[in-house]
Amino acid sequence: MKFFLLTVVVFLIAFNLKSKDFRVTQIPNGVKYGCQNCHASPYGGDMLTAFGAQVLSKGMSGGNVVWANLYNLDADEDGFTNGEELLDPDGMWRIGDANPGQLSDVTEIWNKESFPLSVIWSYFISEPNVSPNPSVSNVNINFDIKVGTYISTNVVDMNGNVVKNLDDNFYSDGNVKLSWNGKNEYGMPVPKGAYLVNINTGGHIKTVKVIKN
Ligand SMILES: [Ca+2]
Repeated sequence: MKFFLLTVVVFLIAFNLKSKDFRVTQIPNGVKYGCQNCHASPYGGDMLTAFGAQVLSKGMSGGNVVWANLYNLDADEDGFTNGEELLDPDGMWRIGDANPGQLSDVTEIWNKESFPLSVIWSYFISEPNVSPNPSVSNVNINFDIKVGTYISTNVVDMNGNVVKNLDDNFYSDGNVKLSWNGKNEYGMPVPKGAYLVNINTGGHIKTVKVIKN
């Protein structure tokens, strides 16, 4: 009898978990953290995270998650909306769509100490200006930063190989001006074609394509 009851309990738990798994696919990039988005335990259960509580109070209809009601809210109150954290800031994603952005950029929507670097990055470093582009000689690379930070800038070819390290330095706030003379690490002119300028700040890389003619 005990064995039978145990079997029933295990079956009920398993069924309960399985029945909610589909909700992970009802938010963009839900697959990264799975049940943890909403449940304090990775195995599901009644203890809800801040996002889970918000889904329950404002984002459920007929047992399904309604992302349209949630993307513009900020469950963990870290200053970034649920949509910004799950890489769908404008609430454009629909169930069945491909997940937006890169999974590595998705942050913990229930944790106010986890927020999107891409949004912070766009705040404290401007879009790089690269000119002239295309270029036959020197390419000038300018951008503004608002906080002191360590920046490493490389030119890479389209296979991802570093052609030339332009700069490794700590910068205070202000304007950063770099230039590339179209030569590699050995001082040899590179072949004509497309290259990428990678500006790396704390592991977040901003990429600008340049054409060498
Ligand atoms: Ca948030």
